[in-house]
Amino acid sequence: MGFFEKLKNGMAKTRKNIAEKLNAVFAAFVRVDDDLLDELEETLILCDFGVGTTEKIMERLRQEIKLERIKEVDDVKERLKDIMFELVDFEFPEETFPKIILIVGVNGAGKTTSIGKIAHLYKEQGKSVVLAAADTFRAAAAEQLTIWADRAGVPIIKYGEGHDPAAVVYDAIDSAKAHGRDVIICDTAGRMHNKKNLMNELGKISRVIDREYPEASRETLLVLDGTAGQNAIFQAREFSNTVHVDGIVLTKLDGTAKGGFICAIREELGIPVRYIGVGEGMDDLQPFDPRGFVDSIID
Ligand SMILES: Nc1nc2c(ncn2[C@@H]2O[C@H](COP(=O)(O)OP(=O)(O)OP(=O)(O)O)[C@@H](O)[C@H]2O)c(=O)[nH]1
Ligand SMILES: [Mg+2]
Repeated sequence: MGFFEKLKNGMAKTRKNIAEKLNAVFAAFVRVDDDLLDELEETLILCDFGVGTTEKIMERLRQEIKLERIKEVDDVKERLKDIMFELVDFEFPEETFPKIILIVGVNGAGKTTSIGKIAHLYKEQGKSVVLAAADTFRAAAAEQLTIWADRAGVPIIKYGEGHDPAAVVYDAIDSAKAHGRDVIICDTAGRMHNKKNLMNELGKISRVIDREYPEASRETLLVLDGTAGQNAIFQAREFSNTVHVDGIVLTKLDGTAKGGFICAIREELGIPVRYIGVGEGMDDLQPFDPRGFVDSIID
């Protein structure tokens, strides 16, 4: 299956939801007027674009319709797509190696699974990868990451439960240097005894990286459950208040019709989406492609 086919399949529920509703609106109107625009506005809100983001989209759309004297309903649709694209469009800076990626996010968001998939993506690019099992809070965490390391065919640095996570990262850096690895990906705990502990732990890991591997480029990715809706935005705010987040990994989009929410994330958090998860398999993670996204949810 091609890249775009896979994306379209993964976004099928969202596509069905959004495309059906929007197409129904566009089919119901022959003239571009306020009634059409009101219907569109309502539909976007229903499709989880979020109130603030919907307002922004509609304001732009109204402006362009007026400025460019748009008279055809079909042209409104194309404009709408362009505006959505502009909202999510972002180009990440070109990657440099060695690179260390810190994966953060609440329990069950899909951190471990996404790490396996990201490792696989890098391997396919010919990069050598090592995983660091720095979620030492839960006994099963290292075992789960080991399963993904095996699937992706990459080595893993791990210790027992309760071991200092920063020490795991320290050793992973050591090993990466010794073996000339290009990418280290660190799993972290989603929950601790309390939030303060978790944030302290992330801070400590971060300082170890600063001290031991200043020459590596760094990327902190926040994993969010795509089915969590507004709650995921709340979590993202909490995390980004304590750690600098470079990008979002939005998982489980295959399980939701609420993919319109991607537009809201960028708009409300100011953090770009880096990867999207569209299934449980190794190949079911894609670098987020703004144009592909828009084309995959609207005909
Ligand atoms: N359908 C679907 N399921 C996913 C996706 N990503 C992750 N999952 C599932 O979500 C569940 C939780 O994933 P994990 O990777 O274990 O999540 P985690 O954040 O590491 O969880 P903790 O280690 O418990 O904090 C698993 O059952 C995964 O298979 C996705 O893109 N699509
Ligand atoms: Mg995990």
